Amino acid sequence: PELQFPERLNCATELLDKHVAAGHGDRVCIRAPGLTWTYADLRDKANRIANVLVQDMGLVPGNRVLLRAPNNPMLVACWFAVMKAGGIAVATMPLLRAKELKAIVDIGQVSHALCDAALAEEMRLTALETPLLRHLRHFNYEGPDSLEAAMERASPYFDNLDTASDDTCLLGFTSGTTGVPKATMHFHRDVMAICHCWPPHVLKPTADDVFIGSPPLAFTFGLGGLVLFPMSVGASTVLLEKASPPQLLDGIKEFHATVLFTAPTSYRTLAARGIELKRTHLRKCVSAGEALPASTRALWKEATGIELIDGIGATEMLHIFISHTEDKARPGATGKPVPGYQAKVVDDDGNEVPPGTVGKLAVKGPTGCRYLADERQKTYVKNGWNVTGDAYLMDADGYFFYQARTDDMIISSGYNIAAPEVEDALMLHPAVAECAVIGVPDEERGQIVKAFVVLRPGQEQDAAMVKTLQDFVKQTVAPYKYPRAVEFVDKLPRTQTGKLQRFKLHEA
Ligand code: 3UK
Repeated sequence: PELQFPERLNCATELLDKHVAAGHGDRVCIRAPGLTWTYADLRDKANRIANVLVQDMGLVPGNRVLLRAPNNPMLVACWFAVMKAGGIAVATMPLLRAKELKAIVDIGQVSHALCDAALAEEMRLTALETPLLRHLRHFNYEGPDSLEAAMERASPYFDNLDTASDDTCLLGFTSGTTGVPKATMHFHRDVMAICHCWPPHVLKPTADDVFIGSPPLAFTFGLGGLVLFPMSVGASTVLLEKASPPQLLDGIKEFHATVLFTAPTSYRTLAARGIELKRTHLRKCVSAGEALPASTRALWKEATGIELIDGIGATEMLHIFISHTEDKARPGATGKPVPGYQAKVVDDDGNEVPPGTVGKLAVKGPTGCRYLADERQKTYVKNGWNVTGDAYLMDADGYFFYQARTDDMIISSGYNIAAPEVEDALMLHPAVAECAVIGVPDEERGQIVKAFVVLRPGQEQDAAMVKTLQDFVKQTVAPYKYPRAVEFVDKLPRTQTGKLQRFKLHEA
């Protein structure tokens, strides 16, 4: 069924003001250590910030507002303020340096910024570097120039701008596994579309759920999972500024969280705390950002009794488009297209390939890629189909199986080998904590499979271990896929969103 949206639509009205208007203003919306905000509290603060943006900072509709903070309640208030005022939110990862922020300001033509005082230094350096950024305010500190001081003086009333449903409201920057950021534009109706597709059909949240997770809100996986989806059903969300596995576990316990969003590696680490996890209120756990190894799915099930919900999404598509419910989980498969989306596997010419054949994933739905001034638009979107850069196969029952990023397929002696398949096999071995596989040039074979392995504590990094792991892979998958080279490392290079940076391993 195609989603219909009215011509005029402001996502802040739908996700925030409507709950208050419906009499649910006193429901808990956001919790963070030492703090609880109701829906009415959040609306009040967002209204005040919207007034500050418009009256004090000269914002006009369409201006781009850089948002910069770890996951905390003020970041959410600022995000909704930008929506209300008809601005365009440009949320940025907390760890970015001035050089990267300047690139975002330039690409996004950013004129305004709201920044957490804890991250002021890189923001200051950025502002020095570019004339574009003219209006800057800081929050989460006490002082006469703070955003909070301006909020005190501002009215708590604000009439949301009557935006068109296809006005751009956010720029999502790709998390850069290759290093170069690209901006993607999303409309007010896209924000609502993702709330209408995946959550009601797959997650099935209720107003009593308490969401928690690790992805930064600057990553659309986090924005959806920790803000948009809970708010679309009037539920509450827990925001943690630091959400490494032990901190997540503490948060899950303290706030009685029921729905968890995090990345595969985090599930793998957390699984070791199964006894404690079993005593929490967790009932749904969502994994995205990179391929979920079958072994991690099994570990989590064993540790907690919960079947992980895997879903593939992309910044370009705003959120998840292939996923499955817990009861229909098929190990090794990402799932089926989310209702509202279509997916197919195509060859290099865009023709659909028969089931069981590896090809490129193409998806179509209510959200889709619109790069901001980037020539890659032509290769990402073809005839309305978004080609995500992932190699997939679909089986005869319509389940989609992830193989690799198309550029992470290894060709060795004429064989096609998907790096994640070798990683999955290695991770089944009890000595392996984490691993990453790439193809390295080889005179005889073109490429050979090389594995970077992080061993669990107490395991020997020696030739005997190399042999053990190689034999283990040969027994688990087709022998020609075994890693001819194995290197032991202490950790793997990852982005802030938990994605492996294979390009860094290639450089090393
Ligand atoms: C990979 C996956 C296998 C895949 C994202 C959920 O990851 C998100 O967006 P990005 O733009 O990266 C997109 C790429 O990441 N990937 C993501 N999830 C999976 N591969 N299985 C998965 N479950 O290569 C994809 O093309 O950073 C994820 C929601 C919103 C998002 N932005």
